[in-house]
Amino acid sequence: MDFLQRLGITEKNGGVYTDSLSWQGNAKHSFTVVNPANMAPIASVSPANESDIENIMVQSEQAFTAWSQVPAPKRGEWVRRLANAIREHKADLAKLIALEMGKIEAESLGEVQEVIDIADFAVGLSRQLYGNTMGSERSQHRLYEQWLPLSPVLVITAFNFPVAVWAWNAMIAAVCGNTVVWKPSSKTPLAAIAIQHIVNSVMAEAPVKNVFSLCVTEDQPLLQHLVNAKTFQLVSFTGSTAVGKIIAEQVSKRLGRCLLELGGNNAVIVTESADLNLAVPAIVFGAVGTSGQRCTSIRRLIVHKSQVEKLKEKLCHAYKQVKQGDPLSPSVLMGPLIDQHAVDLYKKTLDDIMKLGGKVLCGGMVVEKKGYFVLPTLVEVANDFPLLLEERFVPIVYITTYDTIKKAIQLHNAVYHGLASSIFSQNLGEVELFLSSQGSDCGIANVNIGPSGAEIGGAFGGEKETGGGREAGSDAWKAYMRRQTVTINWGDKLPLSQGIEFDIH
Ligand code: UN1
Repeated sequence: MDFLQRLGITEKNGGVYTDSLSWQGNAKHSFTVVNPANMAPIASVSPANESDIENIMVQSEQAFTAWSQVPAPKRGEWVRRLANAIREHKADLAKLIALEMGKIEAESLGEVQEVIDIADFAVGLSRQLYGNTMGSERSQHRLYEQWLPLSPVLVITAFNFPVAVWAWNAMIAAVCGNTVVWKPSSKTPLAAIAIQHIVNSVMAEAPVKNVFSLCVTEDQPLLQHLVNAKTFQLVSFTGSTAVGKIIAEQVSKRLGRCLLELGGNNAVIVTESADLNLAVPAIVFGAVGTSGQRCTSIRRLIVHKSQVEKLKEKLCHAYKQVKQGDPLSPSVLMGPLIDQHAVDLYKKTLDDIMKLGGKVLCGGMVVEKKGYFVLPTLVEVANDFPLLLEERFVPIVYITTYDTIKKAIQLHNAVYHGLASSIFSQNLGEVELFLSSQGSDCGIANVNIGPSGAEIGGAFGGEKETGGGREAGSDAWKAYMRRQTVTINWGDKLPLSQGIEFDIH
């Protein structure tokens, strides 16, 4: 395939890339990446070994010393060049993401667009890393704060967004003066390798080498070594809550910082006054998009009793029109799941639904063809259905009903996660209640749009078991810098703060 060649993906690829090292890796343990839509092999990857990882950490640390001294707007200039190079490769990268991960090409293009957008955002930010100035309580004193580069940053990303989540972290971290070591999911290493090739071609001319590096490994001791390394004052992790808890514990033990972007159990409240012409397409996109494998995917629909029959009918009708198949085919709206584990989880969830008395309204079947295809599924359940509390990364959505808005919000918030939420309503009081302190407890709250598909300009992340981190826009950059409070005495007296007199002559 031509686009693979243009992206530098060959039959055999290394698991380690820095801009001064083409590739290395442990060929003995190489693994094959397959296309989830037809199980055909795409390429093999040799994962990083111990010495690769040591080298990467040393190089990243050395690069930090130099990169952190490059003026921030100049760092921004390199990020601008990266954005331009990624623009040139947008179509090819999207094809590779679709091939390797299985999301449809339109969504893959959207993902690469997120990379470009966050890079553009970071370029502007490179001139806006503002600190505050405060009035000092002492005369002839100046009090202000400044933001300084932090350290090399370890960025661990998940398979569902093979490149965008790296970019949210890496583009911002880089303008903040940090270097970045990327550990992508080994389910989607090829997109990461393709990005690293582009990065390397741009950064070959940069004044500092090894600002961005990549290591692919799933070796547990090696991963632990990375996570425990004091080199990384910040570890950014996107993935499951279970793994996030382990990483948080390890990083906290050494008093490092974590930026966690874990799961979601996202719900949509469809009220009595909801406009179903808005709600139905939004729900279908949020539930079926990326085959239900976004952390922002819809898991639950909390529907006013007066709307439920109409909504069920419209959704089942819409679900039947969702064409499944090759993610690279333009008419397809839903690709496969990522792998057999995901299909097994889907099957297990259907079994659990049967046992627990849920009513499957549509879907509910593995598709009998080569590739990890399953039907998107809607299930009607009672308010106390146990699976409402669980995030499972498969395209199964539960519908449950309510009769008062207070009850809807109580059901909405009664889960462990707190990532994305949405309400469909034309009633101002209901909308404002949903957005008040008594409303949605999530990091993202949307009105008359679905919970997934957040723009990069806002801070992205959530509360409770979603981990509390914020990435991408707004002031999320502050997580990647160290704050220093500065007091300067420019007078010839030494007044102490709080008016303390401490007389020595
Ligand atoms: C994720 O699934 O980890 O809001 C990120 C969205 C995307 C990002 C999802 N912009 O759905």
